[in-house]
Amino acid sequence: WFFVCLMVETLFFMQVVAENMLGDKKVTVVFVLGGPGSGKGTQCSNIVEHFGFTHLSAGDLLRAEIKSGSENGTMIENMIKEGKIVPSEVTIKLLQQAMIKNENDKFLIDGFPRNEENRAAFENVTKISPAFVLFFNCSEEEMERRLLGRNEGRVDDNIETIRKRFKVFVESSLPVIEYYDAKDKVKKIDAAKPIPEVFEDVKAIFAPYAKVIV
Ligand code: UP5
Ligand code: MG
Repeated sequence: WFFVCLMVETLFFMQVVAENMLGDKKVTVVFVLGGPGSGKGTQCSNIVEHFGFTHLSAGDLLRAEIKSGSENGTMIENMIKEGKIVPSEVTIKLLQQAMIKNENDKFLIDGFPRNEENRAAFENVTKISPAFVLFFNCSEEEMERRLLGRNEGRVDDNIETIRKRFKVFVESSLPVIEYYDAKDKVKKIDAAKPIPEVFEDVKAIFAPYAKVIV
């Protein structure tokens, strides 16, 4: 019995130790979620500047993959044009590679996970669970106005695709936020306010992660 107990305890310990490890690095991950145009990218830039996180936008990684001429490029581009969610294995691989390549141990993962399957696959593959989820809450009317005024030449910033993105967000992404909310991990922000005001609320949440000045 002693040995059985010892084995069980060792296995349990190993699992605890393995959590949130990326190679030999222990990482802190924050998922930044919210509807299309809610301001995820904008606020992530501010967080990077003030709190020393590395920003990984899943959408930006996928768009870079299209540009690089990868074999998945055409498939990814077609999904983005339709506002559909790219298969988990593609996005997870890009996120994992980006985290390994970077020396930092604090990451903002922006725009992922977008559905339950994304979420479960990420946890299974990486064994990383988020410290918390930052959720930018904003009305569709305001998000639509922002996206139509963005002018960055994104293939998905047209009214037809925007409507599809909103539908996918409500049907597939909101359940992910509900999942984490049930675990008390969601920090909800009123994202309809002007950029500096939203950042004031964001700052309060990230205060415990402030850069230590030596
Ligand atoms: N703006 C920002 N904040 C403002 C504020 N408070 N007041 C007024 N204006 C504000 O902001 C959008 C615009 O609004 C900007 O012009 C900004 O200045 C202004 P931004 O910060 O860019 O908003 P963001 O939430 O980042 O909007 P984005 O369009 O990037 O969100 P999406 O979630 O739609 O886009 P993403 O790039 O994450 O994904 C695109 C597509 O890729 C998806 O639809 C999907 O097809 C695919 N995808 C996957 O398949 N899987 C993934 O995991 C990720 C993406
Ligand atoms: Mg963005």
